[in-house]
Amino acid sequence: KIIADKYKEVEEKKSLVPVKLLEKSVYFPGSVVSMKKYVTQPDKSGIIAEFKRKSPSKGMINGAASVETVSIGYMQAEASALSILTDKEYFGGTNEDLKIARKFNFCPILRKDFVVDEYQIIEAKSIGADCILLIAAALEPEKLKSLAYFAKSLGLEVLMEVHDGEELERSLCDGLDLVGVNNRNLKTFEVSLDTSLALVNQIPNSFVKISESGISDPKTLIQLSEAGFDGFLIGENFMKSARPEQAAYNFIKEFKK
Ligand code: IGP
Repeated sequence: KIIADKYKEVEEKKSLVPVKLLEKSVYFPGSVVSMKKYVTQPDKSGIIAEFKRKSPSKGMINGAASVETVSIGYMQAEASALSILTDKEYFGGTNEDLKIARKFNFCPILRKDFVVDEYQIIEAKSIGADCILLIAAALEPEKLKSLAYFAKSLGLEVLMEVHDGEELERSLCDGLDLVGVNNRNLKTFEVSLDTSLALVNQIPNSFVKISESGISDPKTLIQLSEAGFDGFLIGENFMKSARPEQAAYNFIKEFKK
């Protein structure tokens, strides 16, 4: 349903945009900040801290948070990068949120959305993202690969999300920079860290490895990094706090102990 809605949304948007604007050469050549590099920097936490107001699994998480305050606070807490939801319908995000995060931070920013079309990749670049997400479960392998190479051609990095070995095998390609294992089953919403632990060794070492979702205990990061993960995507555990940036600070401090 989310993916079908996304196709509709993109078609509507594209119909409003002059064809010329869809030619990538028109878009700004601004340099991107490498997520791959930041996440693996040893003096940082490896945490990609997410700004997410609501979600299909949890409903409203935090309707009051300011993306400016939270994104700056996440970076002060020593997160390695930011993830900003831009899907409005299901996650309560906007492109404006990402632009604001970009304005106030130098770190890499992941545009968290459901990419099904090149148009969204051009859009990601134009609002200041450094990295996009491609979800293996939502895309035919050939399409995923061509979107990945398109993103590369704009200088963006690509995080591919999988939750089983079959998805991983069929869509791996050298257009990807990071591979994320989603601990949340998108059909049942059930979360299990075992998903990450079971898949980590199947991911070739040329990719930066991220464990995504359901992380709420700093001790878990030790287990995940010992298993071979470089980075950790954390959203709800921070966002459910009235002060997400403070929650991130406490979490990261505890992790570094
Ligand atoms: C963050 P959590 O459980 O810490 O809030 O999870 C992130 O992994 C999750 O928001 C996510 C997501 C996605 C959101 C993972 N894959 C795809 C939207 C689309």
